[in-house]
Amino acid sequence: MANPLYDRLFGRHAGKDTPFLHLGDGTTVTHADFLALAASIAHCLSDAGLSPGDRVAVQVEKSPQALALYAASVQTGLVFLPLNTAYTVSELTYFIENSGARMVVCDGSGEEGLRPVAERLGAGLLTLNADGSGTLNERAKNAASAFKTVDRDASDLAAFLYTSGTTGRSKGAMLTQSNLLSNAETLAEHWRFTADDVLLHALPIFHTHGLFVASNVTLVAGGSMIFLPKFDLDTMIQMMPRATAMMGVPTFYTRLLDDPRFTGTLVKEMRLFISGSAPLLAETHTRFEERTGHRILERYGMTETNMNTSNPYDGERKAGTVGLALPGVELKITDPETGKDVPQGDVGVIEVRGPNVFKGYWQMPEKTAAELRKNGFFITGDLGRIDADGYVQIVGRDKDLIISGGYNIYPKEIELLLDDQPGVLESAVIGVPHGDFGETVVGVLVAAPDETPDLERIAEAVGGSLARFKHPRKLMVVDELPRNTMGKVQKNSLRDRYRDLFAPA
Ligand code: MCA
Ligand code: AMP
Repeated sequence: MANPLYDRLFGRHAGKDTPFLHLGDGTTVTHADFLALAASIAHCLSDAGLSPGDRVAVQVEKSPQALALYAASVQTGLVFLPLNTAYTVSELTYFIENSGARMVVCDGSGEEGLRPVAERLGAGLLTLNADGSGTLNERAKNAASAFKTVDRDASDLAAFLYTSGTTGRSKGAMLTQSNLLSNAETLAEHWRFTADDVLLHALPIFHTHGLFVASNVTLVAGGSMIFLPKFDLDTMIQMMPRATAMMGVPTFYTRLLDDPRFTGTLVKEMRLFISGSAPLLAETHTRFEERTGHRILERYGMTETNMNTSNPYDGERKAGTVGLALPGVELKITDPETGKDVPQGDVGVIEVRGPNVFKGYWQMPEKTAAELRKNGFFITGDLGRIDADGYVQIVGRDKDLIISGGYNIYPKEIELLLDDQPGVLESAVIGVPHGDFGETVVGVLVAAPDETPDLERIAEAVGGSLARFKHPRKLMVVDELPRNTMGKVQKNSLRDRYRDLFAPA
């Protein structure tokens, strides 16, 4: 037996004193250092009584220790459940309870809020601060720097990633070792990653993009990463000449282009810029090429599927498209009503099948059955068409979703909260164009009869419950919501009405 994901991503670097993480303070963590750190954390997890298949819920700042915690979870056979650092205690409570986590690892600042949640569940709790300190470190520093890797099968679960839904209830997407590994290997080859690559990594590591795409691809190739805690424009400009590749959401690219220091000379060592998680405007693609001579390579994926399509490395990178289906991934366009294939070139829902497609939603068989067909095709909810050359163009969404700076926001979750506020009869939450984040959230309220909603109090209530990035940037009060003859709220009409609220000048 073996542990395919651990062996291919981590174990193969045993004993290598080659650099793996270049940190902002000028220090470097070698592959061997990193594996030793991961092994000592694996001892802590195992000594805490965790068994293979147990979930470990993690809400911590990005750091080498945080990434090592991921490696340690894989080495111990646990299911890694990373959580956005912006989530509030009420959001976290749901994820921790729903997943039945046996261990919670959080920043020291979150301990007070999460301890009662962990105790109620009988789960352990350890802290890990941004500088690596905390109770996890206290235990790990006394632990051995080698750990006997726990045997796992490629079909065993490796991670849960929660994704919201149109009902407002988040679903735990169950990802197997082979989901993650097959995709990382495909991408590393497709994008020509090698041990010589230095990836500029400023994405968070609690989502697919920063963890399973950026980090796993680098690990598979044996390269290194300039591992930054977050996107900071000055640091990005400073580090750019040392990197060979960058992965980012479109906001990274628009912010870089808005800075005159970002020039072709600055990026002359770069071989590849990749964008995803949200639509990259064709205009950004063109401006980027004019400024740097590089054509951004856009790809498309989802939490449930990892990456599905990519523009080619060598062939034409078509602006406004997400490229071709990746090797091993089947993609088709179907009619949202009938589920039947649409004629070539027509718009429909994108469906995908392949080794990348997840196992289903944790303890939600109906939701799994509604989105994952028996024949293995996953219904993405994205609307697209395939052109005559096989390039996929995403033209919209069949799901009510807002993507702000690469973060997904499901309006239903916010509407349920707004509807509960005093003085509110009903609400509709929409995404409107935003110069920096691509889209941003606007809440449209209808007042209850003879009442005037207190917008400040409502904003405070939202602030206490939901992560900052989900907060409506503006609340509007209207007499009534536009509805069609079936009584369905016409969000398109609201989006048109408010489209200039945050649009770039
Ligand atoms: C921060 N804020 C945001 C966002 N990020 N608000 C809306 N949307 C956001 N994305 C809040 C902050 O809390 C702050 O609030 C205010 O907005 C301004 O923050 P700012 O300093 O400008 O933001 P930042 O810290 O620089 O972050 C912006 C960012 C970041 C760099 C774009 O959001 C980011 O790294 N996004 C990447 C997300 C990602 O990795 N997505 C991949 C998901 P205040 O000032 O009021 O306190 S995986 C995925 O989608 C699939 C699988 C795929 O295909 O990859
Ligand atoms: P998530 O649920 O965070 O995994 O986000 C997945 C969604 O992000 C997809 O269903 C798409 O709607 C969107 N997405 C990801 N990459 C792209 C892209 N390159 N262009 C447009 N939308 C994208």
